[in-house]
Formats: sequence, C-alpha cells, structure tokens
Amino acid sequence: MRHDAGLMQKIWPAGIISDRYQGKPALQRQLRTSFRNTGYVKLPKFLTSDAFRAVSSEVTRLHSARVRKDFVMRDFNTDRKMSVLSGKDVVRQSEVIANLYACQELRDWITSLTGTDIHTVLHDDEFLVVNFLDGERDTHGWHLDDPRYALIIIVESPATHIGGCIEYVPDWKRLAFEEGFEPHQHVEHGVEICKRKGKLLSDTLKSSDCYLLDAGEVLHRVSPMSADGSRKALNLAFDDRRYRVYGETATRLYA
Ligand SMILES: O=C(O)CCC(=O)C(=O)O
Ligand SMILES: [Fe+2]
Repeated sequence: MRHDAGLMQKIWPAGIISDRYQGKPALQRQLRTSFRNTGYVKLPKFLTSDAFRAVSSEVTRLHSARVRKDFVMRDFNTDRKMSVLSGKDVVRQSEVIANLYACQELRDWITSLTGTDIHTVLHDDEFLVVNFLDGERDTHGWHLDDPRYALIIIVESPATHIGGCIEYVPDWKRLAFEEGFEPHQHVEHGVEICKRKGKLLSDTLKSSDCYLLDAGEVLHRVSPMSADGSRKALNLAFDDRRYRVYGETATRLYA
C-alpha cells in the first residue's frame, strides 16, 4: 500500500494528528514513559477534528457491511461476541481508511513514541480491522494480537457504566511465567490471579479518544456490555519487524 501524499493533502489539508501531540517534548516524554511502563497510552483527541470526522463517518457507514461473530476463540479460550470487518474488506470500501493506514505522519509519530521501526502488517485481514459491539453481552474477549502495536480509534462508545471498556494486563507472558499459569489456554484463571495482585488495569474511552497498545505483549479485552449499547472502533496494526509468522486467530475472527 502506497502513501498518497497528494490525496492526504486533499482529504486532510491540516494533517491528521492534532496540534496538542506535535512539538510538545514534555508531553511526548510523559507519553513515552507511560507506554514503556504499561504498554498502553491513552490519546484523547489524537486526530484533528477533520480527520476524526472523516474516519468516524466511514466506520459508521461500514457498520452495515459488518459480519457477525459469536464463538469461543480456541487459542485463548475466550468469547468473541461482536461484529467485524477485515482489513481487506475495509480498504476495498474506504479509500479514506486505506490512506490513513498508509499515512507517513502517523507512522513517524508512532515511531517517535515506541522508539522502534514501524512496518506495515503483511496479513491482509489483520493489518487493520474494524470491531463493533452491538448489544448486551457483546465482548471482544481476552487476547494478544499477532502484530506488535495497535493504534485504536474509538468512533463510538457505550455509556461507561455498562462496560465495553478496555481492560489489560501488561507484561502478560512474564506474569504467567512468574505466577505459574499457562498464558494461552487458562487466560481467565490467569486474569483472576493478576486482578488479585493489582495487575489488571482498565480505562474508559469515549468517542474520539485513541490509544496505542503494545498489543502483542499486553493481554487485553473489551469488556462485556451489561445492557444495550454500541461501540465502534478502528484498529490500525503496525509491527516492529518487517516479517513475522502469523497465527490463526485473526483468520478465524476476520477472514
Ligand atoms: O476495540 C478495541 O478497543 C480493541 C480491539 C482489539 O483488541 C483488536 O482489534 O485486536
Ligand atoms: Fe487486540
């Protein structure tokens, strides 16, 4: 996928990252430290309002093309009750999102935060995905991503008291080793141990918030909604290496 600077300029003449995240060395240091410590950093109003509006209207338009999923993911033994669109289905239908994924400004910013190279994910379902929670009990259960990093853009979020929030356990595999539980099959059991030890973290996010996650290392889920509500999120995945062997989980959920 090629970055089309001319088209980006036409779609978003002011660029896509809002001013509050540019040329602010103190804030950038703080974000970098937080990401290094927890593998998570919240980025309220990360996109300019024009860019967010465009993404939001595309994701909302794509809702009608969503594919329903309701199964237990083998590798983590956790629920997928949600609707999805794979990367290749999204870019077929949205030039705006395809260009956002290819945007060099975005990649440079992520590099400056993580301190690593950023590469396109070479998995045509998983390089970007759109996830929808559409009602009571919907959840995107506990998992690790195959690609290293995920930049998530929250387009719509349910009322905070009904769930649909991000929960995460930094450094999951190391904790599993230290606490002696199996990190891929006995996930709920491991999460209970981590919760007792205060290692389970969570955050509530609202429409236009973004977050960057060290998604290959930090166990995460979107918690079940306890009542009717709606959540829409776009996940742009990047890797810290050029090639990697991908597991089966993304294919099962998105292909
Ligand atoms: O929707 C979110 O906030 C997280 C999405 C996610 O974990 C994923 O797409 O792998
Ligand atoms: Fe994920």
